[in-house]
Formats: sequence, C-alpha cells, structure tokens
Amino acid sequence: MNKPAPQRASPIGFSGETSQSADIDAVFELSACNSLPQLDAAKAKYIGKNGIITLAMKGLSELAIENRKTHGIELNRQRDSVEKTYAARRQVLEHIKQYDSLAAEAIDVTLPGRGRGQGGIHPVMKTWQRVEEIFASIGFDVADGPEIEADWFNFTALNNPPNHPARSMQDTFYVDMNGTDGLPLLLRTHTSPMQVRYARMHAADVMAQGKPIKVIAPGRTYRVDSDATHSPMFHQVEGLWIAEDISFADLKGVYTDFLRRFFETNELQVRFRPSYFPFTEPSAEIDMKFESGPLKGKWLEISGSGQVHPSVVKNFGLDPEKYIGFAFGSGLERLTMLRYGIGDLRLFFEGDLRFLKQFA
Ligand code: 2NL
Repeated sequence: MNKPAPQRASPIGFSGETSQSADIDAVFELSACNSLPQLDAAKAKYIGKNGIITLAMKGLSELAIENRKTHGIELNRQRDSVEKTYAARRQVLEHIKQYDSLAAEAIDVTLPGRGRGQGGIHPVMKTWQRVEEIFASIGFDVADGPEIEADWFNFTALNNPPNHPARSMQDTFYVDMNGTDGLPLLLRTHTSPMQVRYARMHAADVMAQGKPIKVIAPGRTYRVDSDATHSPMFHQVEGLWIAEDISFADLKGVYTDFLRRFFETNELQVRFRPSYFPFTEPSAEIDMKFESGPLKGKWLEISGSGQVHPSVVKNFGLDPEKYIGFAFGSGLERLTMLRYGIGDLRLFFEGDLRFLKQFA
C-alpha cells in the first residue's frame, strides 16, 4: 500500500494519522522572515485568530473524547514552539533593524570634508610674502600700519607741497572725518606714512645706540585712478635705510640683490635714471634688464627711489646733517606681472578662478 508523501505544510490531522507537525513548518517559515511585518504575518498564519494551529485547537471539541487530551497537549506544544520561534526571530530582526539604522547614521570621520574648495594664495600676496622674506633676510624690519592716514603723515611729512596734484580730490580718496589737525583723513596714497611713523618711533634708538633705520613697509594703497594700467587700490612696498653713512651705492647693492633673488636669476642688470619725487633728492627711477628669458634685452621700469630729502629726515626727528640714507617704492602688482608674465593688471582684481588657480 502506498503511503502518502508527508505534507509538511499541514497541521496535525484530526484523524491522528498525520505525524507531521505544523510547528516545524512554522519554525522554518518564521526563521526565514526578513522583516517584522513579514514575521507578524507568518505568526498570524499559525497562531493568529484564524491560524492553522488556532483552528485546530478550536476543532478539538469535535474529536473523540479519548483523543482530545493528547491532541490538546500536542497543539499547545506546537503553539508554544511557534511563539518561542517568533520571539527569537523578532529579537534578531530588531537587532538587525537597529544595527542598520546605526550604520545608516554613522559618520566616517576619516572621509574628507564635502564641498570645501581648496583656497589659494593670490599671486600679489605671494609676491608680498617673497618680498618680506628677501628683505628680512638682509636685515630689514617689516612695518605695518593704518590705511586711513592723517594728512601730515601722508603728505606734509613727505615734503609734498600744498599745491601738488597728489593732494587734490581728483587724486586722493578723502574720508568724511577730520584728524586731530583738523584736516580730513584720507586713504594713504603710498606706504611712506608708515615709514615716517616707524622712523619717528625709532629715532631715539638711532641717536642713542647708532642703530640704523632699516625697514620695509608693504601694504595696500589707494588713488583715484582706474584704467587698464591703474587700479584704485594697489599694493606697494617701500624701503628705507637711514644711518650715518648710507649711500646710493648701498641702494644699488640692496636693490640689485633683491631683484636677483626675487626673479631667481643673476642674469639681470640694474640702472638708475634721474627723476623727481618731492621726498627724495636726488631722485632716480630704477630700471632693470633681463639678460635671458622672454623679456631679455628690454629695460623695464621697476621702482622709484632716491636719497631721502633733508626735510623728510628732519620730520623723522633726526638731524639731516648727521643722518642720511635712501628710500625706494615699488609696486607689488608690477613685480608680480614681470615675474609671472602677466599682461593685464585687471586680472588681479576680477577674481576669475581660471586665472587664480594657476597660482594655487
Ligand atoms: C614710486 C615712487 C618712491 C619713496 C618712494 C620714500 C619714503 C620715505 C621717504 C622718502 Cl619715508 N621716500 N619713498 C622714495 C622714492 C620713490 O616711490 O613711484 N614708486 C612706484
């Protein structure tokens, strides 16, 4: 006689013939559930209101009295087994759920920051840094000071006559506020006022200890001027060396050394060409010529300079009969353009990343 193949999915038969237990299927099914709703549905299938085991329990009353007890015990065991499996699987799924949500919230502290562009140093600032380094290495102090100046420091102390065009509204930005002298404050037109301040602060040391005034003043300067070759704000570095015996020969030596180091070549020449500035006498333009490279053979204007005018030395608080020296003033934009071969001054102020990134 052919025995029917055991049917795993069927509950205990009321006939008592089926030895297969519903709880074995339930254990398989519940253990394979991958979500809490799926697990709840599987539990309901067996021990819910109309679950297989529940219905079998309800059917107990229809059994012959002598079978009821064994079937009842068996069904209770099956129900307990389903409940235990349910509880165990539920705990596992809850752990997985918690682990997943923690993993989703986790921050990888080793990842690089998002959306932060890498900044870079502006080419004019690179020049500023190089200029400071080079002059500091040959014994110059670096001085920094106010960009809003008093008339006296910017003009009068520097021998700038009252009728000079630099003092006019067309050339200088005036501030709507007066200084202690009753004259309007202004945006400094050069960094010389800082050197005047520095010289006056150190004049006593010069006289008492014979310490020279040896300083550069780099920084922002302002003039009412705006075209292809002039910007209302530009950068300057001025230098000043005052002692008892500082001459044009020292100026030529210092400035030539500076240029050779700044442009990283010894193949350049320097010449002085007579000029005029109110604060120096005599005055000279410094020209330079590369003897190699793309700018080879052309004399280029690079700086103004001169022997500091005796009245200016006097305004430093020093005796012009005893103290003498030189000053120079160079544009940082001009130095930068020559060093990198930049043809248009306006590129420095437009903030175009295609230009700036080349220096980052
Ligand atoms: C120019 C001219 C120059 C100076 C700047 C100076 C500073 C003091 C005293 C005397 Cl405190 N002179 N500075 C001297 C000569 C020329 O610059 O047009 N530069 C681009």
